[in-house]
Amino acid sequence: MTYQNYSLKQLQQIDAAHHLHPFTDHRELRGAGSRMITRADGPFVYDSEGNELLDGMAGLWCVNVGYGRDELAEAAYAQMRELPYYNSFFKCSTPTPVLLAKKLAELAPPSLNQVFFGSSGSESNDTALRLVRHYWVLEGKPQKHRIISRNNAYHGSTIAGASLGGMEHMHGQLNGAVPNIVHVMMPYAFELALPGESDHAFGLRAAKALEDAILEAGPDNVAAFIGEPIQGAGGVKIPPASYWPEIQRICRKYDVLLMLDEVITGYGRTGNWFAAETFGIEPDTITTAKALTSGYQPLSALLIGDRIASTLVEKGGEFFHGYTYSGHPVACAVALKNLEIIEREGLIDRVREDTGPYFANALHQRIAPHPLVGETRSVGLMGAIEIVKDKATRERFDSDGSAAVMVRDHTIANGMMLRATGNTMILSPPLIWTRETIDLACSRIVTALDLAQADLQR
Ligand code: PXG
Repeated sequence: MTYQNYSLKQLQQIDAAHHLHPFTDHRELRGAGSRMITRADGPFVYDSEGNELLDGMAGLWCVNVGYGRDELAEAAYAQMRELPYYNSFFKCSTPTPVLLAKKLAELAPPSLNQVFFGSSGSESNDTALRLVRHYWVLEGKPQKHRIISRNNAYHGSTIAGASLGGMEHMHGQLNGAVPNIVHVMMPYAFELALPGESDHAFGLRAAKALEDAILEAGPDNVAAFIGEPIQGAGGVKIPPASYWPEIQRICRKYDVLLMLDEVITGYGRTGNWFAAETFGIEPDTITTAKALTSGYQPLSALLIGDRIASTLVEKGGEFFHGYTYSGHPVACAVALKNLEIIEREGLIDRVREDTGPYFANALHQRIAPHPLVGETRSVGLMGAIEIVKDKATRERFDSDGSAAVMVRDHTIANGMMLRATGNTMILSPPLIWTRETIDLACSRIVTALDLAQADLQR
């Protein structure tokens, strides 16, 4: 590649002239110019100016094995040389998606044994939506097609993904969402619990919102409930322990399918292969993507439970759905190698038994006491820091998110990539982080919090 022949300024000008970025205010970006990330290694990314940044977001919740893994590049190279592409349509297959599907069936909860591949989380949620509605048609209940989701959920950015999601600003730009999808409250105690309400009671109340929505629609009209085990893009909203078992009970009671969106939580982030295990639930579908390849290739896999799969196979005939790149051999080869690395290095056990608890404790001891911080929370290596104006009353800063943006900017200037979403700082580092990396991250965040506080007092 010859980008080295261009100065940062030139690249920024070309970027502004031709490249529309995702989720971006284009005019604002064109004024400021984008930061060029040009290389990465282990837990660090480097920009075009040579600055080293500890990556607190694993790219975008995906680079679980960290950067610079030659093995993954070699797996892609070998597969490209042997067979760069062939389709999985028309009674054809290629070996790598076959072997990956087998591997995923082994790793998934016991009742999920079938896999449908796509290239992104959004695509796989589209597949999931089509599949659950198709399932009820095949079962002779075509009216059972309402989907219940939650406010503030993120399920992707296609029309199906945004419709399933509960982000108001995204719905505002759809000018017509996919019909018959409704949203209920999210289980976010920090903002929504009543004064004096215990976490346990709040979790049950939040789950009851699902039951109320099912009864309002009539159980015969409800196909499925969809949820992220922990709302990720919405700010790492961790539900109380009482929430998911109650959701499972309600779904079973009214024969409503349970669709779990593990695009972020899948492949180790919460200290188990899937958060279904962490929260003790048995969903009918699990959407996965991101860390399936640690982001080295675009790939998603919808894991499908036996109940839906057997109806599809026995009664379905042809299912008119699929993508050119369903089961892409190169992406699947990289996924197989990535899963091998995760297993060989024991990364998930380490998160569950060592770095996850250490991370929770470090956030609690070192970040939570800061005057700008209302709460820290985490599961495995997925965490959040709530920025507040008043620690005692949890009052927020006036203009939504601006203090969190200040903290983010100081953290980046101080050598660490960290995301702000609304008033929340979110952390989702590579699973290769050690105790030392966690300590380094905490020092950088504390410095940034101090600098932001000084700015705010000015
Ligand atoms: N479901 C969940 C739970 C996600 O987090 C998707 C589906 C869609 O995946 P694709 O591969 O289509 O992007 C996601 C993606 C953010 C951010 O701001 C999060 C995602 C994507 C972009 C930005 O945190 N998650």
